[in-house]
Amino acid sequence: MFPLPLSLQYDFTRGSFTPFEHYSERRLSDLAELFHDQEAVRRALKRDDPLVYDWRAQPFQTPESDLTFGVTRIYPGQVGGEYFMTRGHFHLQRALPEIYFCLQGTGMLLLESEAGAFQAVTWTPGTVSHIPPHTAHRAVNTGDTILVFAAVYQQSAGHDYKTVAQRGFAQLVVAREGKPVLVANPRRGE
Ligand code: M6P
Ligand code: ZN
Repeated sequence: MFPLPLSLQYDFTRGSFTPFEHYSERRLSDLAELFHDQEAVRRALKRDDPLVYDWRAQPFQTPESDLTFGVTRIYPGQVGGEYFMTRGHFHLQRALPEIYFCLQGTGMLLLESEAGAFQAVTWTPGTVSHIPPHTAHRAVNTGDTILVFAAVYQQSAGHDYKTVAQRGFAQLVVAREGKPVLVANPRRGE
């Protein structure tokens, strides 16, 4: 009668769930061009190619809808003082929003409209953030433990990675004396 599965089971200890249809990993080499300090990226990649984040997703597909539940785990780490983060994206269908829910760890959500209105939201476990339509979004792990967050979105929203790859976000999240601070993205001034 109903398409399956109707429910899935989240594991609070592992930060994962079953069943899931999609699983992907992003290593430093996949994300190299996103970090500001390219020399630091090259030095880090000579040593190894750490896992920066992974995510699972389960679309709840029906003939009329495709609401999707995902969980992303960002590992603790920095390159050139910049914290590990997701690639970040706009939705191809710009009008479709998303919900992010911080489950574990500490971090920041970066939001930026197409017109360049920028906002950073501090995350602790329990923070729920709405990503409005027409807004690029990136999560950053500013802690020294894993950052886990859930996402709810329509699969048909799609991912536009190109815009973020070209211009980045208005501000970078960097470590200063062990604490996260926001600094203007020098690439924007070029
Ligand atoms: C969340 C959702 C996914 C996204 C994933 C990783 O789970 O927003 O749609 O793919 O995070 O983020 P990104 O695609 O920006 O690398
Ligand atoms: Zn999204």
